[in-house]
Amino acid sequence: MKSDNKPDVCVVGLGYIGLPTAAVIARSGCKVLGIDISEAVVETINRGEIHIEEVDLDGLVHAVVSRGLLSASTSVAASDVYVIAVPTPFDKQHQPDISYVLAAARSVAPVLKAGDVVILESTSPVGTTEQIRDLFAELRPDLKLPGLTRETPDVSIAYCPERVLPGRILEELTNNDRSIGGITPRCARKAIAFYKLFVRGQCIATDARSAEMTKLVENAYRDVNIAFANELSIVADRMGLDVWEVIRLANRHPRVNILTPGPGVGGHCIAVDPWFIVAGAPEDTPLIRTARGVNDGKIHHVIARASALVEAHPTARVACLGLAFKANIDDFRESPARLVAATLARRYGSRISVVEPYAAQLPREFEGTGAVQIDLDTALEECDLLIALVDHDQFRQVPLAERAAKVVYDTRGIWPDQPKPDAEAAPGLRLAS
Ligand code: SAJ
Repeated sequence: MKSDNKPDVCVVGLGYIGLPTAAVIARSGCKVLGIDISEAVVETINRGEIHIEEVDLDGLVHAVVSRGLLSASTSVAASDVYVIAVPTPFDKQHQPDISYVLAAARSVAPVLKAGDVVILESTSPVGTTEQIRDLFAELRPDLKLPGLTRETPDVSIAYCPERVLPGRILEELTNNDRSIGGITPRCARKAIAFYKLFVRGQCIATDARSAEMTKLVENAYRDVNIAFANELSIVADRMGLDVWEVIRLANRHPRVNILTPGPGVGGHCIAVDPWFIVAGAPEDTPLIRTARGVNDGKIHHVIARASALVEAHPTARVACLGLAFKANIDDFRESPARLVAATLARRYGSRISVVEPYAAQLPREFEGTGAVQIDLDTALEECDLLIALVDHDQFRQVPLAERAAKVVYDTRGIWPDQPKPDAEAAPGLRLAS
């Protein structure tokens, strides 16, 4: 550590979490080296530019790179603190794959020295932080490691999950509370001292396994609750009820807070992390597993209802509104909206148009289907059937007058004033989600 008391930091993995984290740490005055396996990513960041979209991130990265506080490289260099923020995907059997985490730890091992702190931020199955420690023990028998020595360990190792929301990452990185799980209490204290350099939220000490589980639990909690809302929406469809009306009324109860149904759960966190709990205790997780099934099943329910509508209106031009996995972002990975729109495009070809203000062009799977991208105005002028798949503000703001005469399938509940299908005077049709 240098005399100004600010550690040199190495952030391994410069993706959606690693890059903003590296930039925020650099803003606090630490010298940060970001590591990525992609040469292109490294070059982009060293130019002061970014390869992902996130509110205000471009300005911050540009500033810290210009001030010489952040630079990027493909190889790890000796630092005081190492933060690992690499992906942890799952395989076809929903088993977590921690090979990137272990590869990152392997790259750090040769440069570790006494006094260093290693922090894992990647969402990980319970026990992963200890596996990193065990890997260090194997690769660096010269170091005393926490939990494996009675003496003061040379290196501190902790797990500290991120819990930021895409679109609000910079704000939440600074202001959210953090659970910081040390392999030993001393490791937690060392990690907390580091996070206090740039986190304004509370830093709460725990053990590594509890912190790992906490992260998984947060997203599984959300998944289970969204599944409840999605199941209600399917039941409401069958009963001919407006699910939005039912939820609105139920939520007036002081202890009820039902989440919002949609076309399914997208993104790389909520639809993934629950499987890490299931993989750790397959016999004991029927609820979490079922919730995953309900949320995935909702996508197919939406495809079936949308297809029925398209077929019931054989001359209608159809607009699918939105491809992103949630509102007001340009992230299309694991997006239910994208899957629904692409399936309709494959089935109905040029009858389908897609409106996605956050995409410059349609993703590859639309090629050769005949479906085209149009803007919202064209959709409102030329399409008779609107399928609302994403709750972008731009869609939400379409006034009733411009959609009252259309057939509407609103999977997000963005237009509560849309006439109901059975309302005699109403020319349009609105299906519950
Ligand atoms: N969704 C619904 N209904 C709802 C809420 C969400 O259908 O009532 C859908 C969204 O449309 C989207 C998906 O769920 O497809 C997930 O969106 P989200 O905004 O709820 O969450 P993410 O995936 O962007 O970020 C989550 C957050 N976790 C929690 O809120 C518990 C975030 O704080 C985590 O840091 C992030 O996962 C992560 O990295 O794990």
